[in-house]
Amino acid sequence: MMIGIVGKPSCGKSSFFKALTNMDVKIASYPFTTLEPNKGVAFVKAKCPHTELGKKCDPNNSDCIDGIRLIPVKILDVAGLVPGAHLGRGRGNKFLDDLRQADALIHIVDMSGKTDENGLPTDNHDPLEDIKWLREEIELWVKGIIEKVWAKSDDSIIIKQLTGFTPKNETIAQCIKDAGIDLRKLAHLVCERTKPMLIAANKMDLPEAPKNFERITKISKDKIVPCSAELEIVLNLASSKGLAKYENGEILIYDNANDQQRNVLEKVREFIESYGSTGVEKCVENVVFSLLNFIEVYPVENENNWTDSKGRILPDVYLVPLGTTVKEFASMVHTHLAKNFISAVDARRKMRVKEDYVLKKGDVIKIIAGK
Ligand SMILES: Nc1nc2c(ncn2[C@@H]2O[C@H](COP(=O)(O)OP(=O)(O)OP(=O)(O)O)[C@@H](O)[C@H]2O)c(=O)[nH]1
Ligand SMILES: [Mg+2]
Repeated sequence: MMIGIVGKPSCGKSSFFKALTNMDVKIASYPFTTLEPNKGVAFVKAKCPHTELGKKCDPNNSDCIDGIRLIPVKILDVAGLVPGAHLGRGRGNKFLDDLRQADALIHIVDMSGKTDENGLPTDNHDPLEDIKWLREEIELWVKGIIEKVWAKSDDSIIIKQLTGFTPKNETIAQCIKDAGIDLRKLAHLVCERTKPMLIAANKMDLPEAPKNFERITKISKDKIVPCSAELEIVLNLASSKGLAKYENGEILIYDNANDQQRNVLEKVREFIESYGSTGVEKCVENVVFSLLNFIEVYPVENENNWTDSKGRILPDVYLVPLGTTVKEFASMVHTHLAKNFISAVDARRKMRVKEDYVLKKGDVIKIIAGK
């Protein structure tokens, strides 16, 4: 699973990336601070089934803290996009190619209106404009990719041209069918179906932002999550320095914080009281579990102990699209399992299931395959 972070220069992409991944990347108020993409890992949370088993798990591809499984999601932070990027404006469209593999995009929008479409300081810029042109820019990039082979008018060539956009060729085939001879519409459908986008209304800590947010959420049909990457960074830093603790939606400020630190942390507290959180993690949770509708599933080899061949309890967790069958899941775990698939066992109910069994959130599954 990979999520791409997009947006105009200086909207806060790298700040958002740093807040999520705790990686120390370059952040500055001038445009095109980021040139080479930053790659990192964030985590989405789910209740770990080991709590039902009464035995501690041995995570391999993830982590588990206090009964909560932390499931890794790759995050990609790229250079800022400007209007005309698909024609090579700004830093060109070379980095757009890095977004090919993304399962979804988070569009970071500077909700304060204090930067223009090129990321330069201004007043009263309308963030709604950014939401519109950025989507268009991404679609025109995809249109440019298809255009190179469009004259050949062969579906299989177009599908090949869009390799990496989605693991499912059928998705592209359906887009081609639905778009007919309309190339622009095809680009739109490919984006809509392979690059769903969540809007992160960033810089909500600035006084100008809430008014824009209220206006835009009323008229936009996008999923928009209010957030402040900056305050999330402050909170992470304060936690790592032992100045504060964030737990169950509450901030506990310790006595060793000085007055200045206390003031900033009070600002974070106020923000969290208004919006429920800093919104950064919520964006990723929303993408994975709502926008993409993925569920987490645990493959095991022993249906009684929920262990793998090495005796590790619930070692791995996979994020799969809702609607995935157990046979499809087998192919995600190992091609051998899919090729020699016999049946599977729902390890929670200790019941055999057939290949067309549709997986549920939190399923623990043993796949039975021939040699
Ligand atoms: N007040 C406030 N400022 C923010 C927030 N997020 C980012 N900023 C500031 O916005 C400026 C740009 O932040 P970056 O994270 O470098 O933005 P970017 O989108 O990665 O920019 P480029 O790499 O140049 O495209 C910096 O001065 C940040 O401190 C936020 O949530 N609130
Ligand atoms: Mg950046």
